[in-house]
Amino acid sequence: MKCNRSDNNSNDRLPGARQSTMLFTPKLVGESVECIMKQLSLLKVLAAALLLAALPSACSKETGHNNHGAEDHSASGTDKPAIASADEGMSSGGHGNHGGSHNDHAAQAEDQVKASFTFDSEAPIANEETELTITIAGEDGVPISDFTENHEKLLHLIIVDHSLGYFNHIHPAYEGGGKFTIKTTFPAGGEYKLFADFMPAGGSAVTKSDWVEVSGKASSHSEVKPDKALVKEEAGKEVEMQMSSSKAGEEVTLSFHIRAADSKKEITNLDPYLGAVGHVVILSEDAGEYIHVHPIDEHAAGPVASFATTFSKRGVYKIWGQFQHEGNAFTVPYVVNVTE
Ligand SMILES: [Cu+2]
Repeated sequence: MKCNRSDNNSNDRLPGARQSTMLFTPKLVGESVECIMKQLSLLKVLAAALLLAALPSACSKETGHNNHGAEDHSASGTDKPAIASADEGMSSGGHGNHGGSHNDHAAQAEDQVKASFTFDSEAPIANEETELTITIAGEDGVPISDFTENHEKLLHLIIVDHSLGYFNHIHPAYEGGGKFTIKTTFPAGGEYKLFADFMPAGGSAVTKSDWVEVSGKASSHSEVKPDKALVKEEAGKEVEMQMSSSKAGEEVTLSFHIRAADSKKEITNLDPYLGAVGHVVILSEDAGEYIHVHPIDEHAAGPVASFATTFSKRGVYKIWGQFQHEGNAFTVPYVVNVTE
């Protein structure tokens, strides 16, 4: 394109494509009507491409939050511009009737967001407090500064060690300008994987991860082995997990039945934890895959807390169920085998 024209002009001539125009103005240079027409069609193509990229994100969100979608959607329908979806189509068609899996497309949208994990020292040292900074930016490197709260937080950080024996779920503070910080202490040396789970305003949930090396003596390396029985005792509670299916590619309901460990009395007054009956995180045994899980009835208080998820492929997975009772949060881990 070798055309020249002013920003004002382009905005005036492109009602309804304002955001696209703003985004692409630097590339638009031209004077002739012919040129403007060319640009218009280019913008249409670009807008369509952006819409295609944006739609599946909206869809994956739609399918993911089946029981509490309304609040999330109204949050995403604010007037804040979508970072990767500069098109009005997002609001008109984005939240329609989309079922099924959109994994491939969602991945594309996620690719447009970058996260970097840095520490105040060159490498964190085991048993020494270190400050972690997570910086979120778009593909162009420009920080993303608006986020939508998801499960009561702007960003959820999950830290696991290589053997998935260590699990930490914390919430870094937002400093503005795409930057989140938190002080944390790694319990031993070795490799850890960090997962940042967040939702850019107007976009869908994104999970970004990275391995970090912590210096110091490593803890003993244990194998991630499937549990023989899915009944665990934690913080005075006996928590039994049931899976409606252990097959890959199927929607699975995970039900956690919570009783008092000593009396076996059912717990029926769980506290809300992160705005729901509980929070569940699932990782594949190599920590390569982070699986989103959603409460089926987020307002439940026990004795059963149910969640929906889908394991994309066979293999061994570790599941952490997090609940809160009488002010005390507790985490219950399980290892399961998912078959073909
Ligand atoms: Cu969290």
